[in-house]
Amino acid sequence: MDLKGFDHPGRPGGSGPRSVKVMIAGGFGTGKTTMVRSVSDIKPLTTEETLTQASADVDHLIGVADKTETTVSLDFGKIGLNDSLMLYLFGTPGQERFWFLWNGLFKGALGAVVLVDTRRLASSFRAIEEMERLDVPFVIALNVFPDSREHPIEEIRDALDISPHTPIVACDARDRASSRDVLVTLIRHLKERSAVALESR
Ligand SMILES: Nc1nc2c(ncn2[C@@H]2O[C@H](COP(=O)(O)OP(=O)(O)O)[C@@H](O)[C@H]2O)c(=O)[nH]1
Ligand SMILES: [Mg+2]
Repeated sequence: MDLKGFDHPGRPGGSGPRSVKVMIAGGFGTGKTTMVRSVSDIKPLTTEETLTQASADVDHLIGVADKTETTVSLDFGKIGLNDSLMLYLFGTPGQERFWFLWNGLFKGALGAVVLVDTRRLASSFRAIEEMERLDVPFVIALNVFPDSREHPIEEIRDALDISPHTPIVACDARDRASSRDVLVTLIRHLKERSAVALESR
């Protein structure tokens, strides 16, 4: 697929790959850490301490004002989708109700993956609500576990009360190709949204 025309300021001057910040959200145990780990091109960072050391060039993407003291770990990874598009992945910390404490965590995020475990749909309700409140476009990734039952997508859309425009895809968060497909779906969704927004101007 052609992602080259993706309209994001990225790096000033337009040289090098565009950097896109993507949140990986979802309820506890839905596979956020697993997805960041499986898909990342770099050895993913899971603690704030290592994050501070290794992310000098992406500090502006993180947007967290004071990262020196924290007791919450954050998953961070990075994947080049093609020569011109680099995604920086930020797993959201647990306990969505405390996200407001992470001022700036979502700053500059162009989109999000909300992971859902269909055996426990409700665990991701809060994450979906927060994305809607923060106005971050998202796709739903159904992380399939061995004993997950197969549900028609539209049934899940109803149960989660998700707009018909929001993509819902199944994935295996442990699998790199599958997780990458979810990210490609998200980028496509963002492109479609920006195309629609441009048309309606
Ligand atoms: N079978 C299966 N297990 C998974 C999958 N994704 C995550 N897990 C397991 O589910 C547990 C919770 O995953 P984790 O990534 O820590 O969830 P998080 O709380 O959202 O970060 C871990 O023990 C994972 O190994 C999956 O796609 N299939
Ligand atoms: Mg985790």
